[in-house]
Amino acid sequence: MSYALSLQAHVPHEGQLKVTRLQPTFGAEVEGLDLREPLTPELRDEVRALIVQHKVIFLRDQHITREQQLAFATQFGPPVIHPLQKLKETQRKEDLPQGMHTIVPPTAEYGHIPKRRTWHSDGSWTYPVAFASFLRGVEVPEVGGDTIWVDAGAIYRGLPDRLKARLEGLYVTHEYKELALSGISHPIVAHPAVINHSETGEDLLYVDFIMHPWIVGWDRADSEALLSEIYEEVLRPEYHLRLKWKKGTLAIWDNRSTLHTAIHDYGDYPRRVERVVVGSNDVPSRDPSKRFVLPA
Ligand SMILES: O=C(O)CCC(=O)C(=O)O
Ligand SMILES: [Fe+2]
Repeated sequence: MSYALSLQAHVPHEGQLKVTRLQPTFGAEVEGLDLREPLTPELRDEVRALIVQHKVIFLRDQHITREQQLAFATQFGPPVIHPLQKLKETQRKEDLPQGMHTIVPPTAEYGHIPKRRTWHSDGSWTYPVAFASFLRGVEVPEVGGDTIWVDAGAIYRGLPDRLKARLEGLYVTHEYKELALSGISHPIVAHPAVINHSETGEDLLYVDFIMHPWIVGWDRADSEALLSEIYEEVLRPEYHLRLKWKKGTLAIWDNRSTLHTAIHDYGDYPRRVERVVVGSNDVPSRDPSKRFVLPA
């Protein structure tokens, strides 16, 4: 069976949008939108379908305010209010509209490579999980500070049968341990290690490597051994899509079908990107009888 693999950049698309594919299995640049204005319901649905189909889309030259970003994003779902944003001190310090997060890097030396695993899906620790993130380049260096996404469907399809069989039936924890440092008690959730996308049915690897994954019911060492093998697959460049940011670039991605990581290779440059994450009704589930529907 063939999957969504296309080596042609141009995606035939009716209407005002121009869609250009960026990688053979995922990622597209979408032109023809002006986010300063609300979308018509038809255009909103079209954009939503493009996010689900291409998993990650980039819109360039969207010089919008935080409020316009929030208004645009929340046409696709309710904003996920981060638990830390509910703390009064955070609100005073950041003065951001509810639902808007600033991503500022940890102080890093030039070339610093985090020693821990960084690939993740925003909002995998919520229940139901988040749908999409809308991240806008506000202050970005001319070179450096790229973001990389990985296609969770391509990873799964590329696994050897032996690993696919081992993952079947397993649940993995998504534990936001760091919240406890701020005195926030948050439940640990567990999702299947492989899920089917609720809209396309696609088989997807669903492990969030920053949320302290642990295979439910497994000995820690055994769990680590299997997750390390899986992590090796996540690192394969064949599955990656890399964005070079510009001021005004808006990246939008489906958190169910991708993982992502930021690259801290820009020293103390005051890079700033701002994000809205919107929710879904999705409780991820494994149902292999769901067929992957090929995009038109
Ligand atoms: O800083 C970035 O490029 C991405 C950070 C991130 O993980 C996010 O915005 O969800
Ligand atoms: Fe993220």
